[in-house]
Order: sequence, then C-alpha cells, then structure tokens
Amino acid sequence: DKVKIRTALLSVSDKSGIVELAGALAAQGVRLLSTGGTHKAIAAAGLPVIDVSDITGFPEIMDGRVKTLHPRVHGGLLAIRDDADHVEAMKAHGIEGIDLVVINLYPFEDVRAAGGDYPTTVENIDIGGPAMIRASAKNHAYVTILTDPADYPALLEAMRSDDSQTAYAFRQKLAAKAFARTAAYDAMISNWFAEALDIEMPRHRVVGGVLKEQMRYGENPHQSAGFYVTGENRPGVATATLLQGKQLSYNNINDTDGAFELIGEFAPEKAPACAIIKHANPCGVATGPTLKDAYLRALACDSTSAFGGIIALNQLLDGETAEEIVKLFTEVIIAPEVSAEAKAIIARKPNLRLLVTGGLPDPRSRGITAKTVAGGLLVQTRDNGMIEDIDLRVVTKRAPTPIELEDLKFAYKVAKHVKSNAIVYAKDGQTAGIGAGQMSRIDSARIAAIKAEDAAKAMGWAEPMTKGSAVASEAFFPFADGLLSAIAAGATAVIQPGGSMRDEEVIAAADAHGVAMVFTGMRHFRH
Ligand code: 93A
Repeated sequence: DKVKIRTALLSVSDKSGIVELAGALAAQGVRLLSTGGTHKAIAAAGLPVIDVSDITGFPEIMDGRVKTLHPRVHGGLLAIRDDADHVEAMKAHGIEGIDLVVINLYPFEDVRAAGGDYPTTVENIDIGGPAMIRASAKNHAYVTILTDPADYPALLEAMRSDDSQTAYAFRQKLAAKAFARTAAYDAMISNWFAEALDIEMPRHRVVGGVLKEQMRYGENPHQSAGFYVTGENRPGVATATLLQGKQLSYNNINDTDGAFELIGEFAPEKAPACAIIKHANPCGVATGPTLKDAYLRALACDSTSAFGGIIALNQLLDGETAEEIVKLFTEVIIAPEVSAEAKAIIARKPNLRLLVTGGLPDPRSRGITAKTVAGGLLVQTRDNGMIEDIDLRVVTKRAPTPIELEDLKFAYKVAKHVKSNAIVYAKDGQTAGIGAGQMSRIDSARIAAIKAEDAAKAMGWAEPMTKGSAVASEAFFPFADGLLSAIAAGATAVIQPGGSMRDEEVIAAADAHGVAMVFTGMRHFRH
C-alpha cells in the first residue's frame, strides 16, 4: 500500500510555503511539474521544475482557463498503475504517472468576501484545480493529494521517514479532506449564485464553510465543536477581528451573534444603542443620548443577569463607555469600531474579548438561517421584517401617543430577538423588563414584570419602569390574560401581531382599561 513519490504536480494560488516544499521534494529526487505562476515561483528559487505545457505539448490558453485540462495530466492522475489496460494506454499516449499533487484553488471565497464584482467573482471559479483534486482523490490508491498548506510538513515528514513513500491510510485521509475541500468550494459558489439571483430554496442545498477555529468544546464540555465561516458578506462575529482576549467559546459565539444581530436593528444615525445578551436573550437594551448612557440604561434593566454577559454596540466604542463597561465582569464586547482610548481602557482587562466588525449587519437583507434536525436541515430566509416598514393598525379606542408609539416600536424590535414566548416592556427607549422563552405567554409577561420590580429595587427607584410603559408581544395574545397581566404591571400601550381567534376579547380588555393597542400583522417567533 506504499507509494513512492517520483513525480509531483504543484499548482497553487496561495504560494505560501510552496518554494520550501518544492525544495524539500527536489532534495528527495522528486521530479517537479508545475503551472504558470507556480512554475515561475519555483524556478525563480533556482529549483528544477518542468512546465505542465511541456508535458501536454499544449500551451496554457484562454488566460489560463485551460492549462491542466489535458489527458496527459488527467491520465497521469487517474491511471490504475497495476491495471494492464491502463498501463498500455499510458504507453500508447505518452502519459506518465503523477504520484503527488499539491493544489490550492483560485481564491473564490476571498474575492466574494471582499465584495468582488460579478465578472471578477466568476473568473475566480477554479475549474482545472478541482478537476485535478477530484481525480487525484479518487485515485488515492496511488496518488497523494494535498489541498492545504498546513499539510506540507506532515507530507515531508512521512516521506523522509519512509524512503519518499506515503502510506495508504495517509493518502485516504488526504482524499477525504480533498473532497471536503471541493464540496465546500462548490457550496460557496452555489450559495453565491443563489444569493446573487435570489434563489431562495434550491433543489440541492449546500451549507459549506471553512473551519475558522476548532473550539475547546461545544455547548457543553463533552461536545466537540468547530466554527465554520461560510463567506457570507455580512458584518458579524464570523468575520470580526478579535483585538484582545482569549478565543471565543461556542456559547460566546452564539450569544455574540445574537447580540450583534439585535443591535444591527438600531441605526447609529438615529441614536447610540447598546444590547446586553445572556444565553442568547437580551437582558437589557437601550438607546441613549450618548453611548455611555445607552450602556448604563441597558444595564439598569437587569444588572444581575448582565454579569458575564455579551455587550453589543451600534457605533464606535469610545473611552467613556469603555470606562463604564470595565467596571463589570463582561465576556465579550462587539462593536463596529473602537477608539484608541477605548482600546487602552479595555486592555486593562486582558481576558475581556473585544471584537470589531467594521460595520453593522443590514437587518433588511435577505440570506438564510439553518438548523439541523434529525436527518434533515431546516432552512428559512432570515427574519428581515422591520417594524419601520409596517403599517401599524390601531385597534383600540385610544391610539398610542407619539411617545408610546416610539416605545412600542422599540419594544417590538427587541422582542424580535427574544426567544418565544417573548414579552418586552419598554419606556423611553429602554427595556423595562424582558420575559423570554416561556411555554405560556402569560408566564413571560409575569416574569418580565418581576424582573422590572427587581430592577427598581436594585436601582432604588420608587416604582418599576413597567408603570406607564409600552409592551410588545412577538406573537398574538391567545387569551386576554397575558394582556391583563401586562396592564396590571402598568403598561399603557401594547404592540402585537394580532390574528388570534380571541382578538375581540383582547381588544375589549384593552379598551376597558383605556390601553392603546396596535397590530403589526407580522409575527416574530424565535425558537
Ligand atoms: O483556470 S482553471 O480553471 N483551468 C485550469 O486548467 C487550471 N489548472 C490549474 N484553473 C486551473 N488551475 C489553478 O491554477 C489551480 O487550482 C491553482 O489555483 C492555479 C495555479 O495557477 P498558477 O500556477 O499559474 O499560479
């Protein structure tokens, strides 16, 4: 099962480490073949290398679109070396076996992530590379296929210790890796097309990604986990830069994503805003005259839960806000930008992770979300409904005042990012109490009110902020009880999708208490 490496074909876009690899291979007497740019790099280092064109007897044509797509190459990759017919065909057509193939593909992912225009992105779809990778991987009984520069040292080590040979098990693993590589590559191409052409639910769905980092564990320590980047061009945790602090955990990443998607709902030009997230639910969200105020107001909603939370900001993190944040134990801060002053302040807490994204995600943009179920993949378009785009319908005798209306919209935006059943009380652009993830709506309403009472006690306020608040329910009230509970807590205005069989009952209850209620017609379930 051992194969001696005599001939190698090197064709790489990412040339890092290739000259060193070529040198080490040449030193072991391996004959090197290579394509245009790679050949140039290797030859420039003074190493003996043969141009693939000299093997095929055919020049690279069409701007390199056709350089290795030739029977002398693919025959050399696919031939079964101990099959008499194959050997005969090799002889008849002047085909020589290729034992080692080193390829990395045109950087489609990078071009896409950089927002390359349509023709540039298309031109970066590699055809010859994947063809050679797949041919080599199929023929792993004879061919060693390397698709990742990180594997160069392992190859050289294997060859050095075994007379330039590779073992079957080693080639098998590399073949598995190679097919994963081409599959993920094609996944990214098809997803890019689906996005560009607005194809939402294609016949074949591929969710492809590149391992960004392997985590120490998953949601729990006995689960293994990895973070894969899909190449989607959306500011967020996957593409953010970690300015300081240790690697994010699985739960950190999940929570940070929730935090940043939520804060993306708040346009920075309207007001500074801050969200604090725990276990994928917000425990406080607020706008404010300054970012520092927004943070303090978000914190006031539930300062107990905010301990060890994730903070998302909708604009540049400045020094005075950073100074407040470092007073409390926080796991992660994510912001579009950070001032030098804020950086220096955060640096005093070396374990605090600071992520910068360079921008905010567009809440209106399309795109998909996916989750696995046993034996399946549930895919849907992102919940990109925005309260600003909805015509609200006043269903009660009293219409909300302009101030109530602002708070209703604010509360509804937050409720969209709270696990169902979600009840969110808000006042003056600040969450007053959040009830998340209960199996009955009335329990969420009660919990939110209890949280508001706790906050009042902690802050030394005379009364909970639910008094005179606006309340949002992300789905309709199936009975009047949930609404009555909110009214008992002091809500004077209500926003909900409507659409229950008992809407009339719920409206009558609101009217009986002089409460203003609006229907959105759009539900925001989140599970
Ligand atoms: O344009 S291609 O799809 N056509 C080919 O025949 C071909 N052969 C190799 N792309 C092709 N490649 C790719 O060229 C490799 O996958 C590699 O990424 C790149 C290396 O080109 P160069 O050596 O000229 O820099």
